[in-house]
Amino acid sequence: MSTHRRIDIRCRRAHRRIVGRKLKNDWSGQAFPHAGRRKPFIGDLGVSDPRHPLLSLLEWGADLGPIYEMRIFRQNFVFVSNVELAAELCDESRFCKALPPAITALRQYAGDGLFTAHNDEPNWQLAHELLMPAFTKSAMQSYHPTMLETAGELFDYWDRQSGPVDVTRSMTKLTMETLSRAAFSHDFGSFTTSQPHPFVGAMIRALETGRRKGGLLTAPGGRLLGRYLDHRNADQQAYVDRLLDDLIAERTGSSDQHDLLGIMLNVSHPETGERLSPLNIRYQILTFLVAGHETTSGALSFTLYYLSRNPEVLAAAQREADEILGADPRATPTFEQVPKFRHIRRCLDEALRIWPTVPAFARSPRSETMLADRYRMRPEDWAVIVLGQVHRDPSVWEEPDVYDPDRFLPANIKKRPAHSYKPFGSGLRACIGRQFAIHEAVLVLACLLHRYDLTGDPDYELAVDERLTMVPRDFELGLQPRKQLATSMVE
Ligand code: MNH
Repeated sequence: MSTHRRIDIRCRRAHRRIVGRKLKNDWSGQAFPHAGRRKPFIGDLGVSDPRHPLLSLLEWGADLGPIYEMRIFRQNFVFVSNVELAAELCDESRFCKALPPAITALRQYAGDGLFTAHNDEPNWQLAHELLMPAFTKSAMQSYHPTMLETAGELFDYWDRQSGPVDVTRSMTKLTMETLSRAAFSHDFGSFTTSQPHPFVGAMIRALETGRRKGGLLTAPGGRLLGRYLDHRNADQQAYVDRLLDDLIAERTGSSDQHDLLGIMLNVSHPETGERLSPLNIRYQILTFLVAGHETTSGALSFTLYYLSRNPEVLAAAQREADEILGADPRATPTFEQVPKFRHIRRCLDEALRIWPTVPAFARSPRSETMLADRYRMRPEDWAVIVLGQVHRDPSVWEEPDVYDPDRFLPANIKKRPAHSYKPFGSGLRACIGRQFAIHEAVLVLACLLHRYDLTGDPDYELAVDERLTMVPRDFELGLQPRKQLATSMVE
């Protein structure tokens, strides 16, 4: 080998070493406040609890100001915690969705499905245009009967049990069942067994693996460990993929369009005639299941927690349910009645303010720009909007830790700056399932409050579990069939 060539190889190796060591998401070398215990090499690894990264962030990030950072090995994370900076990042003309490592890691399961697609991937545009009509407010009309029926099954299931119910677990069964019925007409039998369907466990474990891998990639040996985790998880993932692929294959060739799967199999783009591929359809179904069930379940559970702690708010919610639904505790709302539960809707909004179940999302500039006129940001940089902090920014939210649904009275919403409340994300890549979640949650709350009185355990202290989303842990409620409805007193 010639000397020249040897030097060339050495240069390339050195170059790779240097480039490989570059800090990822380096913000042109700008530094931000950090937790103060940074160690060489591992960086801020010790400040974040790996099992509760976002919850622990609410603690260690509390006093660091509106923008701060965390460094783990070669990966830098920049966090934004006030309304002013979050609002700037939500300016869709200058910024767009970014995919931080934890979301990129999910691409292994959800590929270029809606949630994990890059902004410029053709399948995002295609799926967005094909599926938007299935998620409008009026499209909820077709899911309304399924939502009512599934809620009814949950109530019957509760009525067969004695003693308090585990709220998060019940709500997770409910939302999983509603979504799988609405998305692909599949009944997981959640209310005929006490254990969750194995599919649900396998799916959650597969995704957990993805999330853990996402945090590892820049650690020494991280890729190797990632491959080990994948190997250990291969059976679970294969099971999930197979179940979904079988469901898709069963329906291929049928022109039935009564659920999301039917729409995905049969609708082609009005201009280009393009359709989603079977693989992409599997990605979308998995995405809907994952993005749609735990998020809504957490929202319902937190709302019930706060209702159980605020008797006046609860009484007003029950009064509203009774006024609209009348004297029969088992009455159910029509599609048109659901938006009339305005107070109940505000109870939900306020729970999602204090505990946004999707706790954060990330944004990048479309081209090089200055954030707050001070911080240079290039398209490869991204900032994480920490919703738990933005939603409690004291310059916008008075007494931010107090649960007060009246904050969402129209007159009060108008007083706040734009983008101060973002539980469903922002812009083009905001939540496609927002109407679905709100319709389902309001309907379930109204029926539940109309049918039962709630008693929480006064000694319960709110504990939050961090999975892919945030949910209350071990929160139980006693449910007693209503005896005296508010309307029967009025009439
Ligand atoms: Mn949902 C995106 C929150 C219910 C399907 N969802 C998002 C984002 C947030 C979010 C925040 C944006 C993330 C980002 O910018 O990276 N979603 C929620 C919350 C609830 C919820 C708080 C319930 C409460 N989501 C649902 C339901 C479905 C769903 C129900 C499906 C039926 N969400 C999605 C999909 C996306 C998304 C799909 C990705 C949309 C896109 O990027 O085009």
